[in-house]
Amino acid sequence: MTETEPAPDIAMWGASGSGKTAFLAALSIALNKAETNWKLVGENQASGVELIKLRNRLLDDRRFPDSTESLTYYNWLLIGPAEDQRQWWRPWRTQPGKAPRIRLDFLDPRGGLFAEPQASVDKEALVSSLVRSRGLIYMFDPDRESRVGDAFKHLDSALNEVAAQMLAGNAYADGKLPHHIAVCITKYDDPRVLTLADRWGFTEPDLSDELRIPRVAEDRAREFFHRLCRHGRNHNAEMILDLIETYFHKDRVKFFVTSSVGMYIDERYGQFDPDDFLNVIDDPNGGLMIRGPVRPINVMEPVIWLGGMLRPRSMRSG
Ligand SMILES: Nc1nc2c(ncn2[C@@H]2O[C@H](COP(=O)(O)OP(=O)(O)O)[C@@H](O)[C@H]2O)c(=O)[nH]1
Ligand SMILES: [Mg+2]
Repeated sequence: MTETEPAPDIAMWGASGSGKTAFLAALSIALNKAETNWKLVGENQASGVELIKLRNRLLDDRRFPDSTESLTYYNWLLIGPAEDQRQWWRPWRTQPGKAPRIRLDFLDPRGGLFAEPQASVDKEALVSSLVRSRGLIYMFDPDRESRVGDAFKHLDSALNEVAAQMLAGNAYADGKLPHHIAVCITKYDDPRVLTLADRWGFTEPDLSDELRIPRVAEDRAREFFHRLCRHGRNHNAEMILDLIETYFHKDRVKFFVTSSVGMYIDERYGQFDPDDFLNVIDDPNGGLMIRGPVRPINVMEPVIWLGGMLRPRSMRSG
């Protein structure tokens, strides 16, 4: 990435193994399924090819993308439906407006990048992408947090570097970073996550969903996130929410409970079965495989939310 390239609108980060690549693979599947008229395309040929590869991996091979060995860049464009525009001097006539375009700059860093104390080219590229964007997707993997417990360290060092670059001058007099941030709890389909949501009373049946997949209400996602952090292995994790709300404007933070692959539904039964919902199972040939159709949960929602928040800027630059 060079300084002459246009600034991204949205950048993504999270610890290694938190589900970033799988989320990206699921994004275009989710957009297709929802018939939202939003589409995702590669901004250059390599990114376009990669997009199709990632999607086919989930859909056809029924496997997760390989873990990222080196820093991978994806430059994608999310193109929305054009809204008709009226002219004030001829309000009875509409003409097609410009379609919103949101630049997604996804840097998928190799594992443990931020845990490394020394500066590196990769770290610099990631920080630069965070600094130059105005929307962030932050991936938090509750399962990893309960085992490894490094989310705080990861987030703290990334935010410190971003803040050092952005807040040192006078551009942001209120002392907060200007971004909107979608905090995504990943792997909701994983029984270790779903069971906690259930046990703590966060799930409720979604009557508008014919599959009756239990969901966490939007306005309770923040509280669920907080509980998960407190449940983590590392006591510092308790401070993650404080850290986020110290660095960002509280009204620019939104929490999402997400799953890239969703729950398994037995077609004969036709509804969520609490005794049989695992969509990720052991592959007899080794590794993991995806058992049934991919049904992303809250994968496009954070991206479209961010897109809506950033829209005036995207329209200007697009
Ligand atoms: N159950 C479940 N597992 C997931 C999901 N997304 C990712 N995983 C698991 O987490 C692993 C790491 O995901 P990946 O997307 O490569 O993480 P990244 O390092 O952040 O890019 C995958 O290989 C899967 O085993 C999900 O939505 N549900
Ligand atoms: Mg990855």
